[in-house]
Amino acid sequence: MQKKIYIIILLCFSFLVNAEDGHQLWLRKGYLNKVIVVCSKKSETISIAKQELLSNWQGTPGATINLVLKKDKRITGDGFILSEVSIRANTDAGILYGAYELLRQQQTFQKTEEKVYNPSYDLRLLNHWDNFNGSVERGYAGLSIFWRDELNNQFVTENDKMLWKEYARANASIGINGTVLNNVNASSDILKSETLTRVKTIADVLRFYGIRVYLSVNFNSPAIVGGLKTSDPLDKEVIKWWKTKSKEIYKLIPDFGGFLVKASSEGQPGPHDFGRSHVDGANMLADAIKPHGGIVMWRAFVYSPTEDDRAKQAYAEFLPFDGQFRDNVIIQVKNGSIDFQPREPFSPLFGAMKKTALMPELQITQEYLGHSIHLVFLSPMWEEFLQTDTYQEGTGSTVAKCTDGTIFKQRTAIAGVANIGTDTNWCGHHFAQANWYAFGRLAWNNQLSSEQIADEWIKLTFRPNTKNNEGFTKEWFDNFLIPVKQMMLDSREAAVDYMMPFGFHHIFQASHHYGPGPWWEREGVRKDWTMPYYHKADSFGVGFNRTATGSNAVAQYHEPLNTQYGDINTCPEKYLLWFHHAPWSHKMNSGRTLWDEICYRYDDGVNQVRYFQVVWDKAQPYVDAERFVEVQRKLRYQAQNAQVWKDACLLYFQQFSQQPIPYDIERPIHNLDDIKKNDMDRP
Ligand code: BDP
Repeated sequence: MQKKIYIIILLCFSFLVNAEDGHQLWLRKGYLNKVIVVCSKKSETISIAKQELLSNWQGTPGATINLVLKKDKRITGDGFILSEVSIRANTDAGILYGAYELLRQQQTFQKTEEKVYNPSYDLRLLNHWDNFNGSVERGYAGLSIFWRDELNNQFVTENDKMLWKEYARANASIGINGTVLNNVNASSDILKSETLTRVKTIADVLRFYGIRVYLSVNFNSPAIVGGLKTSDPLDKEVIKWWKTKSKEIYKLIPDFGGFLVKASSEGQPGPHDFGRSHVDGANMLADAIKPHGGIVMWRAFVYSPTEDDRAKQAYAEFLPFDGQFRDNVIIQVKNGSIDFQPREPFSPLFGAMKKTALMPELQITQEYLGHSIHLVFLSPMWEEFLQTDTYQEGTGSTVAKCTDGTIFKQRTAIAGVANIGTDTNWCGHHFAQANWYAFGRLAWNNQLSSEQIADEWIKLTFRPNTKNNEGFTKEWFDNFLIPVKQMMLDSREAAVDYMMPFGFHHIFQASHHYGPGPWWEREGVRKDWTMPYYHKADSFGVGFNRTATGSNAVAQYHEPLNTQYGDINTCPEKYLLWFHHAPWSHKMNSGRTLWDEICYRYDDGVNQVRYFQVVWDKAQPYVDAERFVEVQRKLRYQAQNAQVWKDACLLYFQQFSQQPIPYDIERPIHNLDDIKKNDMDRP
């Protein structure tokens, strides 16, 4: 009997040691040393910082570390100064961020040198597209961590609180300081008093990790929730309603961050419904929330089913309002001018509005990048976007500098649409965690390279079990870190190659945006929701003419971009079909014709994923069994999917090009009509 119990205990123990379900993210316990932490100030946030240092210290055994809260002119916002013996900050959150940075340096075996760390953006926010029934729009990692169904939203369990705490800790460890708790397609229920009680409970958990909560609001709430006759932003009763509602919120949550609004967009109500403008709507809300210190993030994701090119519309609609918004309004602009495609040129609003604060909106959830099935590291895409020159104030006016206060002194913020859900590993795919991590790191420092971010993340997430604090071995570096990092860095370009190279965009199956659907159109559906609208293939060629002879979207960019993008011979090939309707015979840089090059590029994409499988299989000795197998299975699906993408796009566009697929490329293995019929199976 005793022996039996002993075996059970042993089994449980070995299960605990080996269990690698990914829930710990990049926050893993390693070899632990003793440390003395000294701080004269007390607060909940400081105690968290202290505790983190005490329970994760891998620096010099027995060292003393001072946490110093004292105004220092070198520090801005929640920044900090780090040295081997102290963390100095102006705010409690700064101390906490300093603690996480110090631990990160220890865990990745970097030497800590005295240095100032200031955040690039004041507000570093996640946007959850979570609905009240617990579902998550474009969520691929289970259900919402914040909401259940209507009945259960009234109850908060200890497990909920535990999960929110873990979530807060993960965010704080990468500098995220705000979260929008609900979908931009907002239910007006969010502003009901009973819902606000739950919001308060969430805020109470997140607060001590330096995280403020924000809510997406429905512009029609005064009518729907408040029972008013209208939601006209200039109506006195409506103005009063928003003021009273703001007061109610701040009474419950004194550090509430503010509102995010999707208005007059994709069927959501907005000021246009009442004959008013974006300025009228945003400023009214801004005035209501201003006395409490809140902000309004007003989205520029607007386009109507007009004859005008969708890519031009946000710019056309918002630019005339430059300088008219209140100082607590920030216009939230998606990185590209269409919609989070695998590759888009940056939205020309960056570099155009000079008197209005703009915040970039990135999408961490992989709506258009293979959901949580494909391994796609998004940091290179965001780095490309942030480092692109807008030429707003001459050379060097990168998107990063236009938005982080370098060029214009303004409120600064950045948002990422979260990829988080109730899945044990939070993000559905172990490597999708790297995208959450990368977003936080870039929001903190928009000059970091994807290489550095991937390097850190791998070291933290797949750290080998060392018995002492010796560091990583050369073998581990050569056989695991380097190839896996390269795979991550190549993965976004690979996805572009097998999905939509050379500026192709929005050729997905409608609605789920997972597999290919360049053929998709329906009678009665608005044209800009069908795929031929975006590729315009015909017997002459393919691509959307956005030059002066077409929609002239190029004119929204400053020179020299306008000329460069507008000329088929100087337009970067990665944007060719975004800006040009190019003939199939167009000579590409390689000397091949456009048609041939498209074929080779899709084929390259497939081959790259096949190669990722090899990289991962070779990594087996260095990864725990659970995570190894889960990633391996997903790479198999990804390879199958990449093949479907290639076959679908080549066979479909071949109907227009009327040319053979070069004979040294592997033949398609699917028939187009089968793909069309089956849609691409989602595992
Ligand atoms: C698109 C999504 C849609 C969102 C919309 C938005 O397909 O689900 O509601 O963007 O950002 O990417 O509002």
